[in-house]
Amino acid sequence: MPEPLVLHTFWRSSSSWRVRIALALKSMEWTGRTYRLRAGEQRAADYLRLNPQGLVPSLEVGNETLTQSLAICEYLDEIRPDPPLLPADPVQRAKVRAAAQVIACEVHPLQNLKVLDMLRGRGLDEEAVSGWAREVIESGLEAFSELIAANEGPYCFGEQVTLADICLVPQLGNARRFGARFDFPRIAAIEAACNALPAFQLAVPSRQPDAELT
Ligand SMILES: N[C@@H](CCC(=O)N[C@@H](CS)C(=O)NCC(=O)O)C(=O)O
Repeated sequence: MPEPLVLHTFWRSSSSWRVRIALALKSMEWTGRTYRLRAGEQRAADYLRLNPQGLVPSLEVGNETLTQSLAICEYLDEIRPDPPLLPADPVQRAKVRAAAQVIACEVHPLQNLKVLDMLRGRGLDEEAVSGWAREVIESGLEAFSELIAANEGPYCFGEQVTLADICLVPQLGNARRFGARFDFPRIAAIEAACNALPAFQLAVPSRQPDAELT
């Protein structure tokens, strides 16, 4: 009997979206607890006991709580290896992880709510804050696009969806929200290929029960 999975999530959170895609690709059942990020619900004492960073997602697995979306996706990949989220070849695995980390470690952390609120707190107006987000997203996606340029499609690293696609598609959602340009080679084709898959369709923010909550 598999352990029940409880995902602590928010519909528009791109890090939560990554985990929802991974769960759907692996056909794993889960239930959700949702947090209104703008209302600060992720910083309530009960949730901080699960995730001391006060960020979503977290995944409860039985009595354990996992944090950090990439670590959660790799955990899911280890307990349910089919379909794999990483290639078998060690060099390709490192390249997929690097592409995923461009987004998860270099782009998204600079434009998440906490950081944008810090900029607001230091006196930046909304236009300056959005400009900051646009700039980090555009430069990151440009580098991402160059990293995958030599690969065949339809996905970032060929015929198998990988962690790179799982990070890319939600980040494009953020790019749209902030009005960032992302007309880089192959990005639109990869997004279309991913969005044709039922797992990506199930995971989209607009289909989550808390959609439209702020
Ligand atoms: N590196 C973390 C990032 C988590 C993160 O920043 N989550 C955002 C939503 S996408 C959040 O909870 N923001 C709330 C806040 O900034 O207060 C991960 O990949 O899980």
